Amino acid sequence: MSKKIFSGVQPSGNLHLGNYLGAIKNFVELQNEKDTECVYCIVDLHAITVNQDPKELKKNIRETLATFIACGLNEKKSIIFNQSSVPAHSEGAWILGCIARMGWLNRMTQFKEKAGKDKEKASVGLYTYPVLMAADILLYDSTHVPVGDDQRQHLELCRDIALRFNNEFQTPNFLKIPESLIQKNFSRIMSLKDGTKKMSKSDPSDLSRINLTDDKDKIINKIKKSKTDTMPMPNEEENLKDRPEVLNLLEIYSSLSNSSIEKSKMEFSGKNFSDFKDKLSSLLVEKIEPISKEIKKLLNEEKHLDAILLGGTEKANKYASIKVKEMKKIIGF
Ligand code: AQP
Repeated sequence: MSKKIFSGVQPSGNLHLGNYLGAIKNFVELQNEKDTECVYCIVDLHAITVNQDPKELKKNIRETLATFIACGLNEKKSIIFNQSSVPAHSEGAWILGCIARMGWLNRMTQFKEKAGKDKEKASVGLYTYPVLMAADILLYDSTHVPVGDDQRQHLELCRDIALRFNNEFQTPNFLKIPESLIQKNFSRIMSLKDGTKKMSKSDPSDLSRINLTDDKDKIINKIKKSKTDTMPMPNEEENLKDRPEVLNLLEIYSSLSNSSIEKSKMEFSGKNFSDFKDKLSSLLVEKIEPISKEIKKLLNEEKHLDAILLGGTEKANKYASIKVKEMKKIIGF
């Protein structure tokens, strides 16, 4: 059976190593699989659930696209577009918002985390974010959605919404029930300054992350300054539960070298941290510097980037507008 993939990245700036290893690298692998159709969306409607500076947002949409292309996504193989340019996403989200129940949304842990203590001040959009995500996925009859662990709950909600719609209107299989695609043996990439916090675009410290636009010197400097501890490099048997920063650096090394954490532990067992950090920096420079150079080159080609988005928008619109039209017919409009 052929697979239909949908996934999105928010254009909220500072795309980093976590976004690459946790999402974009996998997008490229899926794009190159046989019998697989991929739709990759720059989810700008999701980005405005928190405040955005309009000029920055525009710049970040282009930068996210440049990052996709620099990492190996190809507009001839995948549909690549930005969400706000396809009106069916907003229309679909409204309709599905009338299917989802308050009780379901009240259980979403990401809203609780992102809204923080003062929930009353969070935007309504932040609260209904998972409904928009459901529309994104369901409009393309997606069969598989590559998601990080943090999005698993939202995907469950998307499945519940689709089932309820199909039951309520007695249209079995109209909305396809998507499966999650979770990367095997992959842990989240954590902050270089605190191994208990995920590497994140919004961390105020630039030293906490490797940006995909960082040059060689920045990468080397960030790894040099990354937090470790005073103990030697661990051996194969050591459990790294209480050494989250060391575990994170080893995970990054393993993920970039397509190796297992056990093998990486074995490779550096008994060595100095400086030896390990040197090797890790070289590997990061080898993998990330070409991406960073390509992003910078592409950012000077605004017309080319805009043409890619326009082409992707046309293709996405074709799919999504038909699906939303059918949805409207089913509900009696
Ligand atoms: N640290 C991470 N490790 C692995 N995967 C990660 N992703 C994000 N951070 C890590 C994955 O990247 C994809 C795109 O994420 P997003 O931009 O839609 O939103 P996010 O998860 O909220 O990303 P950030 O960097 O943490 O942004 P802020 O700071 O704005 O909250 C997703 O597949 C995500 O799992």
